[in-house]
Amino acid sequence: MGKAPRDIWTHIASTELRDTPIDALKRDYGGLDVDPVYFGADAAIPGVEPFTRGVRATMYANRPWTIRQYAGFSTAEESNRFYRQALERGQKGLSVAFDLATHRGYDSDHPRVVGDVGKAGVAIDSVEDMKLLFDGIPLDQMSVSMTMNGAVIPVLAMFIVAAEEQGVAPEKLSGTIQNDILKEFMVRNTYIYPPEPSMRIVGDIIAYTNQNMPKFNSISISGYHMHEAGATAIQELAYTLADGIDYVRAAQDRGLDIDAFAGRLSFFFGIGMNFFVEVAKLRAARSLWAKIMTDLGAKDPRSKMLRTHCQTSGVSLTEQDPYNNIVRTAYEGLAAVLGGTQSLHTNSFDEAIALPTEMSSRIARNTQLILQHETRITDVVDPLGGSYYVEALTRQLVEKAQALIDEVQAQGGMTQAVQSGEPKLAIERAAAERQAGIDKGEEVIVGVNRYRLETEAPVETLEIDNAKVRASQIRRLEAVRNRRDEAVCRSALDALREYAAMDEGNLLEAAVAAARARATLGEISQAMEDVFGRHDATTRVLSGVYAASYENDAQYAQVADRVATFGATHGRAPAIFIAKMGQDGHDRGAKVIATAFADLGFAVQMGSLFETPHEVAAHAEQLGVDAVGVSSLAAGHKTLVPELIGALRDRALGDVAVIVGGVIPSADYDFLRKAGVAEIFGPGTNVLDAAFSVLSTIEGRLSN
Ligand code: DCA
Repeated sequence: MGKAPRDIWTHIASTELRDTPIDALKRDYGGLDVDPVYFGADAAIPGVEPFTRGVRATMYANRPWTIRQYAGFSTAEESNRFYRQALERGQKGLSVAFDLATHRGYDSDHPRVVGDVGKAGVAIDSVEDMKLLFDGIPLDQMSVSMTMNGAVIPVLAMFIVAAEEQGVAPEKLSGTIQNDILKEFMVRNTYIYPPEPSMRIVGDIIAYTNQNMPKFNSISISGYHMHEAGATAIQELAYTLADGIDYVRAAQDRGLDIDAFAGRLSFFFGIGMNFFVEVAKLRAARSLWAKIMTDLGAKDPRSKMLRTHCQTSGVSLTEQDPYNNIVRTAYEGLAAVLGGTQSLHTNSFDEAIALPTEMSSRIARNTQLILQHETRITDVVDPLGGSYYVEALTRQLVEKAQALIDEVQAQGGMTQAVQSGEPKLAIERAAAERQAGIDKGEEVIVGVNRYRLETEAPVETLEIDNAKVRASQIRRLEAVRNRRDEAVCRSALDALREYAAMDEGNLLEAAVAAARARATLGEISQAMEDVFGRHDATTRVLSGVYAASYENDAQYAQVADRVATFGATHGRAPAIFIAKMGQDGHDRGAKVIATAFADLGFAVQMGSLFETPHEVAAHAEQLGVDAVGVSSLAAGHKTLVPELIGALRDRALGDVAVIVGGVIPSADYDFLRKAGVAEIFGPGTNVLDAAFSVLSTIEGRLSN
């Protein structure tokens, strides 16, 4: 007869607890006796394959999850100050947000990134910036996560060199690099190179960290951005794990033994408002991954543990009645914890409006501190284990995600699938369907499509003086370039270029030498781009999804009729060009609008990502549109939109209506209107209302 589940659990738990007796985990709640774990008839055991109930036997009863708030803005000095204060006030691990210029491999002085520097994260141009970022933070003691995928080679290289110059050897570094490029092609769009060389980079990083940085997680395989782009739980699970399979294969292809590197693969999921589905999603993810890894040849149980970070959902936050977001985030945080996450970021309530302030960041952090210290939910491992509902949801998610994973595998895996664009379209379809459900009021969002306030009090927001940050970055870049030994720097960059061209040697190793020689992020990135080229994705707009969801809807028919009347009057459909400017790759909103407007009868053209205002104005001229719709989610609007209006005027297109949508603080509305913006739509706008309003604007302009 096999051992009883409790005996197996006790054995593993004692190894996790080391010298602490298991009884120390028992609790007395005023006369109520509470054990650290409960077993039912199904006898699934936390800490035992397939880890459905958690990767550790003792989970939070022994060590709570890591409070790891994602942050970074403006300069390295400013972000460093913010990190140090957060650590003093209870945060446990760091998580660095880089600005979009850094993500896309551009130095701060590059003309394409004028509106992006220091905006949605910290600007890093060289090792000098990286050293300032971690000044006074001992890198042998602090685990540091870095969300970087496009410019992952220079950023990780600069981190390694900054640590080295702090006296910390690579083997002492703990943390995580996101290094998950496949989802960039699918949803987040901060890629640089085409998929194939990008996969080589992922493999090189896994190989390098495996050899030199045993405590560092080589990748954070991320479903979060799919979740935010509108993926269903099944899609998020399936595509993320399918990405994981490709990464494992990429590492195996370079001869690495799966059990040597798999223990340092990590994951990242988004947690939204569908409470029990989110709990079940994490449980299903663990059980699926354990099976996948067994099938791929893993033997060591550590290779089969899906360890994950979670972040509460950004898209679930509303601009309207924003204090509701504190409540939403608390529920989502609770779901992540009941699902068994290892590490968590809870959003600040003002993130649907702007960058978090000190006050909103404090509330977000305290949301986790209260969960950890006051609610007592850390005392018992997987307290929802055995719930009929949660177990049934878990089983269903496992089954349905497995079926989708099998579909992707049948197409040759995720690298192939992302090149076909299919997963991206499937997620966009789900997003458009969900938006239609919200617009129709089938899904209730409190304060948005129900219980809306008549007047909204303005919320204080943080603003970054982008021009000032850029000027200070440029000064430091110049100093770095003036002080370095140019010959040493050039030859390090040549070596990197050669590694890229020969398809041999480790790119990260070569980049570490270049970073040491004070090559800048843009130069390291360019050396590889010289060989790999820059990826240019084609933009496809879905059709029919919005119309199908609105079959027989009176308001929809009314707007579509008005668009048709416009067509009859003017002999053509109202024409709109939807633009994404700067390095902001979040295109869910733009895609939803493009799909819906096209279904309603507008002539919709969508530009490529990452265009400059001048490029957008040139398209507007060429296409002869009535309006340009700008979608902005990365805070570049105050720089980029006035530039666009200027560029349109330069082309004598002053009557083209400029409409802005996305994350725009209400304090900026006046500024934008004065600059000439016709209309502004914040998050939570009903798409039919927006279409109606845009049409009226266009008609108004044509009749003037
Ligand atoms: N009993 C004994 N030891 C435990 C227990 C327990 N109950 N729980 C955790 N530990 C140990 C772990 O084994 C680990 O040590 P190891 O690295 O030597 O194995 C250590 O405590 C840290 O715990 P872990 O759960 O791995 O938490 P983190 O270091 O915070 O790592 C992880 C979380 C998801 C793996 C990592 O990839 C991460 O931090 N990701 C963040 C990504 C991010 O911030 N993205 C931003 C968008």
